[in-house]
Amino acid sequence: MGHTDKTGRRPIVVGTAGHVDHGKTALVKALTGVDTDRLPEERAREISIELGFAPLTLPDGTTCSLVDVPGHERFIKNMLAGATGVDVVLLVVDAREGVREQTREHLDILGLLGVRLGVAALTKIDTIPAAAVGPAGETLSAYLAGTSLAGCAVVPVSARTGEGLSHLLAALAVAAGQVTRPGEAVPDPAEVSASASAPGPASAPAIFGGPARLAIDRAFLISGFGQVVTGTVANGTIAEGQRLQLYPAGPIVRVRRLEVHGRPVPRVTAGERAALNLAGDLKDVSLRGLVLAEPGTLEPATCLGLSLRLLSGPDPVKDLERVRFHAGTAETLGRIILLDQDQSDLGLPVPVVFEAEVPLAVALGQAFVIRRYSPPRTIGGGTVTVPNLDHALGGRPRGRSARRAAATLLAAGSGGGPPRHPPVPGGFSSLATYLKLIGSGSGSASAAAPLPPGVRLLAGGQHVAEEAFYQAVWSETADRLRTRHEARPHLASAGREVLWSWLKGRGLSPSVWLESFASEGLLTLEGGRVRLGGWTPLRTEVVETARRALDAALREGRFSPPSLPPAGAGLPQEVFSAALETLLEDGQVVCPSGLAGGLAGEPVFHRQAIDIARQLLEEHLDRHGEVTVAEFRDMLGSTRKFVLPLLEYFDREKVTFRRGDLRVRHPSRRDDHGGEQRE
Ligand SMILES: Nc1nc2c(ncn2[C@@H]2O[C@H](COP(=O)(O)OP(=O)(O)OP(=O)(O)O)[C@@H](O)[C@H]2O)c(=O)[nH]1
Ligand SMILES: [Mg+2]
Repeated sequence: MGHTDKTGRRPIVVGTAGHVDHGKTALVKALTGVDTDRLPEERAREISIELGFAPLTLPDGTTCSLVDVPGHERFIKNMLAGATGVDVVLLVVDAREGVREQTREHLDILGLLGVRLGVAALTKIDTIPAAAVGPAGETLSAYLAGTSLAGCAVVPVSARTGEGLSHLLAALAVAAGQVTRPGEAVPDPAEVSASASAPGPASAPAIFGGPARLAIDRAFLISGFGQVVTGTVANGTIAEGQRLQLYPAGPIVRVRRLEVHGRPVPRVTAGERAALNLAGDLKDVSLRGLVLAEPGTLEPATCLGLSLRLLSGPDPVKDLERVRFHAGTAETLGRIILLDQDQSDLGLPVPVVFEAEVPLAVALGQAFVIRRYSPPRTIGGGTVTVPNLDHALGGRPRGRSARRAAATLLAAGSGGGPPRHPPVPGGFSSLATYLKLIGSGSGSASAAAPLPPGVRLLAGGQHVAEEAFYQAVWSETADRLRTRHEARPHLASAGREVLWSWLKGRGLSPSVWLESFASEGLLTLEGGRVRLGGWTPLRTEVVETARRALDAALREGRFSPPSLPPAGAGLPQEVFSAALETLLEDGQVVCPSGLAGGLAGEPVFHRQAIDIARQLLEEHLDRHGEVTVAEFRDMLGSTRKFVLPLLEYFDREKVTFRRGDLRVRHPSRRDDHGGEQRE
């Protein structure tokens, strides 16, 4: 796979950090010989604007890509683009000035992005008295103790005299030795099922062999080559000739040529900095900030689920506050939707939704930072827990119930720890798409294809869901069904329709969800009705008494049933309602108008009466081929009030078909011979 250095390790990315003018670029030049301030404007103003890159070999042979970031507050967007993919921080602090505003902000950002390894260079020591160096170093160490770089080495240096540089390189080698990265020990996709069943290496939150992904941090044209983009490979491997998709929107391109620090290579792997020469129709495409990934592996969305940790500060983020969302090398404007209004536990990650103003494509587990819209200041960051909430929420989750649904989904999704398998984008997808994503053939594999644990095949065998997403949908479904059962304790089941609109919003056909739950025995499906596993109806003695009275009265009433409740029964109306619902549920009583509820005045008939009426009707049709309302009325000895709804019921049941004033046999039953074959 990707190239390794003499130590057998993959190269790592070292990123500078620190306040403007503190000497980052000068230190990079002193260490590597490369002046990363290349732009005329950068040279004229003595200030870095763009990211700079330089290769560096540490004393133990480890090769690094050094990313030099600008310190000025105005270019923090570029710093954020460079911070993505950093393994080790090289914090640069001017010995005269000490910790300043962007020293803090850069450290906050790197901490939020999960970078914990680093070395602090106390630089420009040639400008202070030798006796002041020790105390300055101690002050810096004391400050760092409260940050994500607590305990890191503090090395006094001078880029001008070269003093301390060898110590700095040694300290960097120690930090580099502690890097563990998903890119290491990447199993072959063919080993997916085998490796998935064994616990992965504890240090590797591996998105194993996962799809290639790289966020573009620079894009330029080189004459003779054409379009070139650079970035740090975030995931997987990119090989020469490979086709990649530009996300969130753009064409598919082909990788014509690959370079690592000016050296052509056949492929690059997670953690490596690469320059890619792209072939494709890229006119009018603004490439910087876009993501290159294997086609079909990301899903652009406008609603994302996040686990957000807020930095402590005087004013916490407000619900619906407009923020700048930085992930990969892109900045996207949008609003934060707080799901847990209680912000008292600052410093702990909280589930929130980010509602973007334009679609963006992020991967599950990807790190992000948010900054206040104005004045732009870093306020928090964390990881993406659901890359696509659009399907799940069916819109912006601003209302109370949508927020509750989002909270349930995110609570299930943020079970802690990074994902160990290629996540199902958006919580669920078609099996074919997912198989493509995990590199399992062309996506045409059968349902017997091995799926990693944490990914569930749904009923019908055509779709997969992230286990956490499935459990979240189930828990809300179960809640709704239980609520419904408890509201009607006398009934054994509920109509499917009580779950329909909720399940419809989960992106797949409701029956796929229901049948998946049923196949696990979580619920029972019977006709159009659903029963929660373990639910038993509760029928009180009074309801039973009313049920017997109703049953007798309706049986007696035949084709002219009494209006309900029957007179003189001496029981409250609600009791009769409940009793009637149980009879309707059992099919013992039928309401021809289809309104199965209550005593709203719709006539209801005993099942026996319906069966007899149907038999008489079919016999008549056998003999005469047609029937009028009046004939049917006389046959039953009833009145139009009861006969009309009955005929409409038989139309719906496809026994009869209405033609003007006549009823004939329903076309679907024309081939029947006689009335015996019904049911
Ligand atoms: N005396 C002395 N001057 C230094 C040293 N390192 C850097 N400088 C000077 O400090 C100034 C700023 O250095 P840069 O390396 O451009 O600072 P920077 O941190 O990269 O600045 P930005 O990228 O704009 O944030 C320049 O004039 C450097 O020559 C040092 O070790 N000693
Ligand atoms: Mg600089």
